[in-house]
Amino acid sequence: GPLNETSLPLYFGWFLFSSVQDKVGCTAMDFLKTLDTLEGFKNHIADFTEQPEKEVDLEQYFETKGILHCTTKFCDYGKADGASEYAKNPVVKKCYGSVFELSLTALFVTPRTVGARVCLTDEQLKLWPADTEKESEADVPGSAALPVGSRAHITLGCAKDVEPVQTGLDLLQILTLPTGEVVEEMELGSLRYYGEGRWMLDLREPICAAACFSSFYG
Ligand code: 2AM
Repeated sequence: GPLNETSLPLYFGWFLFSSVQDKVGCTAMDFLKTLDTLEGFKNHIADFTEQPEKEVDLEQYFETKGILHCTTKFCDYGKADGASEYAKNPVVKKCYGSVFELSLTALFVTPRTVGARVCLTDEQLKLWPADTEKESEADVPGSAALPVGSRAHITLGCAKDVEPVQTGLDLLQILTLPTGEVVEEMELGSLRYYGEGRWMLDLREPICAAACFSSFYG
C-alpha cells in the first residue's frame, strides 16, 4: 500500500535514552570545561582562534545538535546511495526498535566538532554499512584502510557554521594519524594531541550507553 512506499528516513541510527543523553552530555561538558584550562591546550590555542592572546570557552564554542545518536546509515530520504537497500536489509528490519548498549571509548575535539568514538560489537557491526569507511576515502585519505566501523561516533557539538557530517570525518582523520603524544593524564583518561587542534581523550572506563536502533525523519 501507499504507506510502504513512503519516503525513507533522513538517517538510521542508535538513539541514546534520554537519561543517557544527560550523562554523556554532562561528561562531554566537564571534559570541555577542563580541557580549555589545561596549559597543554592553551599552548595550542591558535588552532581555535585567530586571537591567540584571548582565551577560548569551549562550552560556548560548540553548539549542540538535537538528540544524541550514532548514525548508521545516512539515507537523505532515499537520495543517498544504498539507502533503500539498507532499509530492506533483513537485519535492519529485525533490529528496528531494539535496544543496544553502545560502548563509548573516547572523546575527541577539533576546531570544527566535538564527538564520542563508538566501539561497535560484532552484532552492532551487522547494522553498519560495510562500505562506509571506503566511501570516506575521498574526504579523508587513508580511511579505506581503517577497520570497518571506525567512523562510528556520536556528534556532541559543532562549531558555528559546521554541519554534523564533519564529526565522522574528523574522527577518521585522527585515526589515520600516528598516535598522538600524551599531553595530560586526566581523571577520565589519557589526553593526546594530534596537531592542528585535534585532541582525543581515550577513556579509562568506556561509557556504556543504552540506545534504541531506529530512524529519524525530521
Ligand atoms: P553525524 O552522524 O556525524 O552526527 C543528520 O544530518 C544526521 O546525519 C547527522 O547525525 C549527521 O552527522 C548525519 N549525516 C549527515 N550527512 C551525512 C553524510 N553525508 N554521511 C553520513 N552521515 C551524515
